[in-house]
Amino acid sequence: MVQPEQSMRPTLLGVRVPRIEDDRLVTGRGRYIADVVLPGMVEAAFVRSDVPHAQVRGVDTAAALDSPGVHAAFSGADLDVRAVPDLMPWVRGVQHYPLARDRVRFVGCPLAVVVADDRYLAEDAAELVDADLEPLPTVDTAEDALAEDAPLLYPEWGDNLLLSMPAPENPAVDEAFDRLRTISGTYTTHRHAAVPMEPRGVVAEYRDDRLTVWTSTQAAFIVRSMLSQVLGLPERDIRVITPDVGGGFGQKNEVYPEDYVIPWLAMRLRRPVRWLEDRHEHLITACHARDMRIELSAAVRDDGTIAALRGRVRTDLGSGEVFPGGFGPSLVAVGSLCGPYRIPHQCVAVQGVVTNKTPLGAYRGFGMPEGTFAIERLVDKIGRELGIDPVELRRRMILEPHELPYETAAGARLDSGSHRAAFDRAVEIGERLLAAERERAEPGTHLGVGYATYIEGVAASAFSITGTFSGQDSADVRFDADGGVTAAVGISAMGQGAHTTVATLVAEELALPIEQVRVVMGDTDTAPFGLGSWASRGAVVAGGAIAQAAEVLRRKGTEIAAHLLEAAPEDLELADGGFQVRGSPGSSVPWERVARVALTRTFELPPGVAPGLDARASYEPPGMDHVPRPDGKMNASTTYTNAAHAAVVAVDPATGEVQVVRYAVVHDCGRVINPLTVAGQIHGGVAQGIGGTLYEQLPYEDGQPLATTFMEYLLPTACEIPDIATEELCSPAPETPFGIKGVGEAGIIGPPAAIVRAVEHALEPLGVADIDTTPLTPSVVRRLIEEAAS
Ligand code: MCN
Repeated sequence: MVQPEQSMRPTLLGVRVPRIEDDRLVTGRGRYIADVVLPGMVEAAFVRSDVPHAQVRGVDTAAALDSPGVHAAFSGADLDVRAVPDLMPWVRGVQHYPLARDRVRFVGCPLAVVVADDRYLAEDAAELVDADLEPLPTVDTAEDALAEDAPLLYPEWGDNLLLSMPAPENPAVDEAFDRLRTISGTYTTHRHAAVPMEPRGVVAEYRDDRLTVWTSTQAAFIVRSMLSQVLGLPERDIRVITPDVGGGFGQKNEVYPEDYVIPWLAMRLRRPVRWLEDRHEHLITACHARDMRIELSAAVRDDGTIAALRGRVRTDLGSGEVFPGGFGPSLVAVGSLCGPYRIPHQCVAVQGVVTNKTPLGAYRGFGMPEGTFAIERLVDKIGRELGIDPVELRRRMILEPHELPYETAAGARLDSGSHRAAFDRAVEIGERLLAAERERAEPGTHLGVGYATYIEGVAASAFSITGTFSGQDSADVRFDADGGVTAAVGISAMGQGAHTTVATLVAEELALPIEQVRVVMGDTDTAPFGLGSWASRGAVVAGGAIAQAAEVLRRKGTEIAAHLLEAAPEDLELADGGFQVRGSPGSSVPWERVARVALTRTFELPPGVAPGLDARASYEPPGMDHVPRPDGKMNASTTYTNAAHAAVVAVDPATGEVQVVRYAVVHDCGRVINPLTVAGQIHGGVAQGIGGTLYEQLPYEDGQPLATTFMEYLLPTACEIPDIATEELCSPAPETPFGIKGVGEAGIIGPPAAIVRAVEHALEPLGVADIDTTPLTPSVVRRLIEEAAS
């Protein structure tokens, strides 16, 4: 087969194309779960445990059933569905009882569900459900959970360890620690969560022996697989539709109890059922994140560089009742610990511990902010202890271009990147921003600058983490007879601009205007199989599948066009909107004509060419290991993005208030598809990172969540987010289509490390050093100042 040459037409990649979805979304024409209204639909409200740990003696729904407008009320005794996912050997599977049957393990755990004419009636009736719970002792922290006499959440396990991976044996690490000075720290990233604008929600309908589920998810096909396993229906009889999703941020990549209960109700009641999560429910039941404590020691040479790392990642997983992501961040954090540094060896153990809190799960960054916080804080500490400027110390360790490809001590294969250049540029910008702030600051303001640099594994395989889903995705590209194209893909949209991405890539590959491409995604009946959007995989995997499908279409289009032009296929090139004889724009044929011949005027086809002009391709990114190697190393990602952040803060020592006054990110996501989207992704990630470092927290006392509304859970507003400067460097990934690396999580990884260092820098004159925990709320900052003074 002959491939048409690409003419020198201008590329769409790298062009600041306004996002095609935005007009609809910002003018109120989006369709979210709350907009899904079906004839005869009833609404559900959940009865949730207000006790953190208890034996369920019984749940009486009789009074609720007698309430006005109530159609049904069920408890765990009625809903004996379960599925234990297949997991890797070092992880214990937790059974899915969507409504608690024997035990509750966190406040918010669903105990019963009431279905009524509307949400108000359902909630009134839910209050009448009488749950007989025998309280059990509460396990508050990971450390308490590991105590010898700790109460057990899952008595059959014999301990509270859902995940336990010992550190791999590594004589080189032992040798380095025997020989060199050891510098250690323990770094804690506190519990907070994604908190998207739109909480979760599910609508389900069972009709004509088929289940249709509308749910606010990032991964429709994963939901379908899990529903099939839990409800016992074949996947072909389940349709999962993702309407517009008002933010997912990883949290909506998990499959939750409500995702099973609402479809089960629709099947049982034979009428459509809807549940919409309210903000209070969201804060106590949608998965929480971070809550990780990393003990890290470095074997340090005289020049401050690190010869080996030893450590233990310990995560408070809450009750563990979430799938698929709960324990994943603990493993990903291990891969982040050596950063973009020349650290030859590392040896890290991992523990995921269950406690009586909301299950921990995915949140943008997925372990990378936590790992980056630990290594960056430790590097700062080494610098301080050895009297080496932390910027200079980083320069001594950061990978230089000639060292690539490089395999990190954790097993990441870095085949491209601009680690040194990104860091140098971030420092240049950071120093300039600090100097400018100093000039205009009121006397007495404490200003500081902090830097963080990291690598980010993108387009990862979940298989290596959960043992269930690998990393492939598909695209189905179909011409209509008028030359328009419909591209259906397995990735999902939740605000990151996926429609624009797909349209741009298809238009680029077929030399069509973007407007001629319609994009379909988020519906298991109309999109080809794919795993959705997470791990900053969308651009890479959709790009790979689209590139392959487009190649098939170009080949067939070339044959048809050559026949119509009475030219040799090898003399054709792809030109704007169609094909032309190389160098002769006058001898051309548009896709419109090619498509019409392929679909309706088939008598014009060249001999032997079949009708039709569509192609489906599936793409599995190369390069990732699906299981750890014998040495414990693991490369779960296709490619690695890198970035460096600079934060400038102003601290008021009297109140402890920290303000991030300037922020800059120099990042490298390979070839950029759309600079506008990339900047938006970074801005959003940095904003979330600022929130997670300074404001947002989910504290508990005796198993009771203390932040259950936005009165206690402080999200940053536009007033707290400074001007964020972004600069792009470009090291195309050799192994991905178009040289793309992902960017969706880049903004959120750097802020904890950069901001905490900046605060430390600002408060150095007051003797504050070695800040090892987040969040830096005013009271924490005041305490640090007082401790330094005493
Ligand atoms: N992009 C680009 N050039 C590149 C790489 C990406 O222009 N070289 C663009 C893409 O075209 C896409 C966006 O950047 O529009 C993000 O692409 P990618 O990094 O592939 O990430 P995904 O599409 O897989 O999105 C998931 C990622 C993750 S893991 C989370 S969490 C996240 C995120 O993106 N959640 C988001 N960004 C989000 N943005 C919004 N608004 N809402 C969320 O819930």
